[in-house]
Amino acid sequence: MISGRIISINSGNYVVITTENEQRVVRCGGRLRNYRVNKTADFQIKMNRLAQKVETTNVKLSPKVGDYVQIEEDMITKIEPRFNSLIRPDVANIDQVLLVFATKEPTFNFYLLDLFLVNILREKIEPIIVISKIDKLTIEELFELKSQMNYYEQIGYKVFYVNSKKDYPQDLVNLLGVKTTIVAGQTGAGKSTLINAIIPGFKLKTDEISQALGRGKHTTRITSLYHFKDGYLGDTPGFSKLDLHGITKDTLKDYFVEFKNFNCKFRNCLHLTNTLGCEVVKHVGKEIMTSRYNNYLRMLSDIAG
Ligand SMILES: Nc1nc2c(ncn2[C@@H]2O[C@H](COP(=O)(O)OP(=O)(O)OP(=O)(O)O)[C@@H](O)[C@H]2O)c(=O)[nH]1
Ligand SMILES: [Mg+2]
Ligand SMILES: [Zn+2]
Repeated sequence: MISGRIISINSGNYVVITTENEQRVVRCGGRLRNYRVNKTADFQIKMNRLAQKVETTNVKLSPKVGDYVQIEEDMITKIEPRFNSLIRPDVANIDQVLLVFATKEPTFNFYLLDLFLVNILREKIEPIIVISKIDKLTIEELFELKSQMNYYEQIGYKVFYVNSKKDYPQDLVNLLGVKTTIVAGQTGAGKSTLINAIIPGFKLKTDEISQALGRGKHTTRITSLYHFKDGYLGDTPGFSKLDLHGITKDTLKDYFVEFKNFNCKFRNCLHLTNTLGCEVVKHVGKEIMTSRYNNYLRMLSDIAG
């Protein structure tokens, strides 16, 4: 029996790096039975909070990129418990996500940024915000964007600014080390270009974003992990939309980390605009960025129930 990690999946072929550092292409005979998952696997994400309290359960799972697996006779026979698992991009066992947002092409979108942050935090993965294509803005425009992003730094996120076509992002590279880091974001944001900038000699396929539609072309089609330094760096397909899997109305506020700085005295308060005496509402437009609060309300109204 051999152990390894899935680094990419292509039409039913699983590329695995074994603990002996060999690359093997293996297959899987369907979903694996009687497998016990930990509480952050896909299955529970789709469930409500009560179900999440169940530590382990028997479900059938398909292996995904990032999974640690066991192989026998070129077949995957077991998936090790995942310590986290994202749905979009579809990848498991991740330490950090570089969340790439272009200054333009595609248009910078604060709602999508907040939505993505919620999704990553829910999986207890560290998000690192990377603003790409800074060369496409005037100095004044970049100054304006930075002053808005300054808020995100204040509430605890790391924010980096890159021109991946020109500069080597050394400060970002310093964060990679032994970790498994994936690069995620909208199609056309510059994810593959960033990886090409980071890993010497890399030439992942990149493409202009569509002039007519103003959006990317989904150039990267599959998720792949690449060995870099002592860890992995992963490229992922871009998305154009994202939703709120497994988040309930009363847990959403936990992912707007800055709300916790204000002691709302009401139990189970959703901090809605008309809640008299709510400390969170009181600070909107002051310490709390108005667009963040509005995005919170928008997400709340999108969650059913
Ligand atoms: N000027 C400039 N162009 C960039 C930068 N980063 C990426 N681009 C360009 O943006 C376009 C899209 O880049 P990609 O790296 O293919 O984008 P992606 O996020 O991988 O897109 P998908 O694979 O479709 O998800 C390409 O034409 C890149 O050359 C940047 O920092 N500055
Ligand atoms: Mg790409
Ligand atoms: Zn409140």
